[in-house]
Amino acid sequence: MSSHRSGFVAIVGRPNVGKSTLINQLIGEKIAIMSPKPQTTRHRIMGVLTKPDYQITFVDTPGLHKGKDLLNKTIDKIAVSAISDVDIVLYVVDRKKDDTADDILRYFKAAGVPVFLAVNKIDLLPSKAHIDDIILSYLSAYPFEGVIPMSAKQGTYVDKIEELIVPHLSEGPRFFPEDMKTDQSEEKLMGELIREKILYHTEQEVPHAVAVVIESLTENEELNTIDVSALIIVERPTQKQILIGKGGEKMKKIGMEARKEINQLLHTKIHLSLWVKVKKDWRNRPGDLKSLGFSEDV
Ligand SMILES: Nc1nc2c(ncn2[C@@H]2O[C@H](COP(=O)(O)OP(=O)(O)OP(=O)(O)O)[C@@H](O)[C@H]2O)c(=O)[nH]1
Ligand SMILES: [Mg+2]
Repeated sequence: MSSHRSGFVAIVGRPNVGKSTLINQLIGEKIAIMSPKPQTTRHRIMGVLTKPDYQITFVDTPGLHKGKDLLNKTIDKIAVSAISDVDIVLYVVDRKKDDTADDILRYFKAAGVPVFLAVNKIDLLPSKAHIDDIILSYLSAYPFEGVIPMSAKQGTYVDKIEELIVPHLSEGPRFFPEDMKTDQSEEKLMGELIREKILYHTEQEVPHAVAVVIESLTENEELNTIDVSALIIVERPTQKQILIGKGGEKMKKIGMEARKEINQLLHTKIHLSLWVKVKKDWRNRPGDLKSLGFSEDV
């Protein structure tokens, strides 16, 4: 009798190391948004990889860092709680160990789960000696189950992750249907795709002050399109001005880029309307956080 294996693997690490790029490569679809700005991911997102003999559920998490506002504290909690909820942890790094890693390694120790070290962005490293330097700096600090140097962006050695992890999964059935790729709804992903474009087009505090909610989705039978209306929330009137840009130019660009991606996601033409609204200091208001889908009790 063949034995089927299954389990949950959390992808954790500092902001911007490439966790979401990695989960998209592993699943083979864009289920998580990616950007060069730190703190891109704000929720945990499951990516389900189903093969005949095993099913691995990867959990993308927000980058661990010590933010001061309530949103950042909530986000950190989301990532930390993911560590204790899974069978295996994949710890993604993109440089040599420094003191900021100590907190994270402490979380691993407390959770007592097997941890694999993924050294990402090796395409940026000039030689193998540089990769070895990074690996050695971590090996002396934690008893990792295994180490995988890779490039999530280029897809190099990403398949090694599966190879290494599967033997560590327990025997068990599938948790999710074989055609399920993610637990994130299309609606949520649409909002995230809009936020991704905003991250690319804004600087400094603006990217972090933005939240996006899809207000309505309606089929327009006459035009054979789907009308999507989204609300972009910022904290201050000045941020609203920046986002809209001179003559509405910036918002137009964001809208065009987001529409392209949502077209692809829904396999149909969409009409996108974006509205910007100021909600003073929403990142520090528990009520606002809750209504925007951030919950502390994750
Ligand atoms: N050169 C290179 N860049 C990469 C690689 N993987 C990710 N990146 C880039 O690193 C940046 C951050 O990627 P994300 O996947 O958004 O990183 P993240 O760890 O999910 O970030 P947070 O959600 O903010 O914690 C993006 O600009 C990616 O294109 C890689 O293997 N090589
Ligand atoms: Mg991310």
